[in-house]
Parts: sequence; C-alpha cells; structure tokens
Amino acid sequence: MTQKTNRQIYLDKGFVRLPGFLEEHEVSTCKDKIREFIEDLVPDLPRDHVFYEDKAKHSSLKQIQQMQMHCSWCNHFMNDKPRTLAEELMGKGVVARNMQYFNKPPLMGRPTPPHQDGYYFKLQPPEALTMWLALDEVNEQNGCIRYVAGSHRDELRSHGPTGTLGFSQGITDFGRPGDLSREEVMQASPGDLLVHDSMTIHRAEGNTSGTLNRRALGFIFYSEDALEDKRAKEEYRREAQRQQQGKI
Ligand SMILES: O=C(O)CCC(=O)C(=O)O
Repeated sequence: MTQKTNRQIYLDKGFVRLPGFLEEHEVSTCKDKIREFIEDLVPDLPRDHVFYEDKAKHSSLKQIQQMQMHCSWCNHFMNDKPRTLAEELMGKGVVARNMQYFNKPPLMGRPTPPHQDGYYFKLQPPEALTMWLALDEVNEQNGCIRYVAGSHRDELRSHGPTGTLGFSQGITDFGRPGDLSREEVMQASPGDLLVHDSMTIHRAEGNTSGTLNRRALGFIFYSEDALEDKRAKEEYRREAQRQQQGKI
C-alpha cells in the first residue's frame, strides 16, 4: 500500500502533522530569537500586537502578532521552509500574512475557544492555512491543540464573543454531534509542526501543568487567489478593538 503524502492527508482531514519539521539546533535558534524579540522589541510594539493574560505581569505574555513586520530574521524564517511547505500543501502560490508567537504560561494560560480561522480572515475564496510549530513539549496538561477532523468540509459556523484576548470570537454552538467525536488531540514535541486549513475547527485547553510553558510559533499564509472582504474585516477589527478595551 502506498503511503499518503502530507498534501493528501491535509486535504483529506483538514490538518496534517509533520514531526521533526525543525531540527533541535533550529528550535534552539528560534527560542534565542524569540527571547531577543521579547526583550528588545516587545516594549515598543503597537498595543494590539502584544497580548498578556494579565497586562500588569510581563511573565503572562501570551501572544505576539505580525512578528515578520518587526524583525528581519522572522521575515526570512517565515518565507523559507514554512512558505515552501504552504505552497506544496495548497498547490499554488501563497502570501505570507502573519507570524505569531503563542504561549500558555503555567497556570495562567487560558483555553483557546473553538474557532475557525476563516471566520477572522474574511477571505473569498476562503483559501488559507495556519502552521503551528511547537517549541516545548505540548500535551494535555499544558494545552495541546485539538482538531475536528474533516470539519474543513463543513460550513463556516456561527461565531460570537468569547471574552478571550487574542481569540475574541468562538463557535457559539460547539459540541454539536460530530464535533467532539471527530476531535483529535495533537500532542507535540519541540520542532513538530501542525498545519490546518482555515476552515478546520480547533481549540485548546488551558495550561494546568503548574510548571511547563507551552510556547509555539504560528505562520499564516493566504492563497494568492484569496481576496479579503475589506468591509467585513474592518467591522471585525472595530468589534475586536471594542472587546479589547482595558485589556491591552
Ligand atoms: O495556540 C493556540 O492555542 C491556538 C492557535 C490557533 O488557534 C491558531 O494558530 O489558529
């Protein structure tokens, strides 16, 4: 029997795991660069590019957005191996849109509500993917990603406010038949890469581990054919800004 290619798995399930996408020394470089980014650049970033669980505590840093805009190493890194893979999985040219840092700090990291990235992206056609690169051991205690297999073929679900900074919108009726029964728990080791279609439903629990960080890098690519609905995007931006008031 011939093995399925990564592209076949991605198209079939709406996500694919690539164990060991980065070697140990590359993960170590990423961690060094992120440390430098946090020390040198975060203090001067726009407020809506950095989110904390508690803005009074620097140790509660949970998300950085648009890293490729602020750091040439990040821009180069995203446009190297991740971009090549995005083109392979989509089977067409892509546009690099966002490099992100995610952490769920021990005991403070809150759950990621169930959502479809496509709800945030507002694309026509809805062709985009997100990569999620583990930098720590990630398991059920510190909040691994959970995908609903095959959900990329279903409709865009109804989303509403979650109160969660960085993931302001979540699926309002998550838990419908087929949601939890199709869910796959994606434990990961440093250097492992997960990739999901922008329509794939995913979520994560909070970090209850007490000691372990749950650091990851995200890379968002749109297909070269996908056009943003500017008006819908602007409406969403205003709504997100309203919800973030006092939290960032
Ligand atoms: O890191 C997480 O918990 C969620 C990441 C996510 O939702 C995404 O990359 O689309």
